[in-house]
Order: sequence, then structure tokens, then C-alpha cells
Amino acid sequence: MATQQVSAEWHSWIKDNLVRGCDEASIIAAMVQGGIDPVAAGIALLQGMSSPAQGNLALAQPSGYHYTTPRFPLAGNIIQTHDRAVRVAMRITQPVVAVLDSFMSNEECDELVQLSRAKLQRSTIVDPTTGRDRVIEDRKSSGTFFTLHENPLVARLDQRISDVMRWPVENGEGIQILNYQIGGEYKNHFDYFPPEDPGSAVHLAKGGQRVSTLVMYLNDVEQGGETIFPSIHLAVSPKKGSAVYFEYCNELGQVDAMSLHGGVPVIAGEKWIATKWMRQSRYC
Ligand code: PD2
Ligand code: ZN
Repeated sequence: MATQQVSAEWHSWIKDNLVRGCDEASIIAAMVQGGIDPVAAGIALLQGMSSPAQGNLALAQPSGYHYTTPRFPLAGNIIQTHDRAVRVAMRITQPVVAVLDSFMSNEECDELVQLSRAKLQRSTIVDPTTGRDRVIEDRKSSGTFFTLHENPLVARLDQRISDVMRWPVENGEGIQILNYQIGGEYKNHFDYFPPEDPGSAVHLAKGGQRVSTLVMYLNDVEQGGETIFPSIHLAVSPKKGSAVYFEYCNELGQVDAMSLHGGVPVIAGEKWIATKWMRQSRYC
């Protein structure tokens, strides 16, 4: 069976062949012949073409993370959830990222925003040393949480989210709603709790590591506000009702530094999102 893991040797082989002027189709063909999955070969080629410096190449292979079988399905254009068909607009496998169309209706987006407006509070981050919540400039937004099944809409969405993320409802933290005004942003970060940070322990005790995220866009942003994945040069534009999924903790408990991501500043308009974080086990 073809492998999705492209070794450092393959990456350097791609570089050599690009420098020699080989055409892209023959590079991919040789990799597939060598047992690499065609999609993985294409992504590795794109990384080689967009990162001429050796340092960037190192970014693509940072930490020995093993891309074991993803939770998110590797194929299929539609994900049938308990109440809605969700369309896969694009997916990549290293890191695992997928953009989903029509995840929510306009009415559902509007209702979530209306239910949240009066409850918003300034967002915080986890202090890496103490584990306590802290307000910092890197995260300029306000937000609020719903508990699991807090109302019929949230219960329906929690189930839909679980169907798409292929992970139990009980493992999810409550849906978080975030609002960014002009200039609001969330600088590059990981959603997992860095195992080496002393402050992570208190959070890991509540259901283990975070394994995957779904960011759901609740409005169209006039300008800015993209969700970016700098390691893979990807920017996802907010579109009302769509969502971006990514996963970063495999069945071995390793975390994927390639999942680095951020929300870039809103330039015009405002941005509303809902976020779901899944844990390794039941969240408590
Ligand atoms: O606002 C976003 O697009 C965004 C991007 C990355 C939000 C988060 N992460 C998050 O809340 O973790
Ligand atoms: Zn995040």
C-alpha cells in the first residue's frame, strides 16, 4: 500500500531534481513508482517548489511526527452528518487540514451570534508556566462558551461537529464563540498544550491532549481575518457557513508542529467564528 510519509531523503531528492530542471509530472510519477501516495507526492513537490532555502525545507519536517491514519476521511466529497450533508472543498494530509462548505445554514450562524452577543468577554490564552488564563496582545478578540447541549441549536451542532470530526461529542470542549473587531487577531499558535510547558499539566488532566479543531465561520468578513497555516503557506478566507478542520495529535500522542496557525487581523468589517476543540478522551 502507498505511504503518505515522505522521508527527508525524498524531500532532498525532490530538491535535486527541481534544480536539475526535471518536470513536475515525472517527479511525481517517480515518487508514486517508489511507493508514495500521489497526493502526498504532490504536496511534497509543492513544498519543494515554494521553499528554495534549506531552512524552509526543515520547517516541513520538524519533529518526527508520524502521520498515522487521520480521523478525517481521506476521500469523499460529501460528509453525511446526522442532519446535513457537508461538502469537502479541499483537503491536505500533512498536516491534516480540510475546508468544508455549507457546514451551517445562514440562520444557524445568525442565531449563534445573537445568542452570544450579550455574553462576550475579552479572550485569554493559557499561561505556559502557570496554566492560568491570561489576557495578552497576541489574542485580540472577545468570546464566550456554550456548554455541551446547552440549547437545541447547540445540541444539534455538537452532534454535527462530532460527525464531521469523527470523534465523540463527549470528548469535545463546549463550542466557543469569538468576535474580532477591526485590528482583532490571534497570532500564530498551536491549539494543543505543549507537553514541555509546566502550565499544560492542569489542562491535560481534563480529558488529555487536544487532538483536532473545527473553526466555523459565522459571517462574511469584508477584508482580512483569514485563518493562516504558515508552515504550508495556506490562508483560508472566512465565508459564512463554511469551516476549516485540522488535526494535530495522532494515536501515539505525538503533536504536529506543522499545525501552527493564526487568525490574521480584520481590516474591514468584523469577524465571528465558532470553535470546537476535541480531546483525547472525555472532557471534564
Ligand atoms: O480566528 C481564527 O481564524 C482562529 C485561527 C486560529 C482561531 C483560532 N485559531 C482559535 O481560536 O484557536
Ligand atoms: Zn487556534
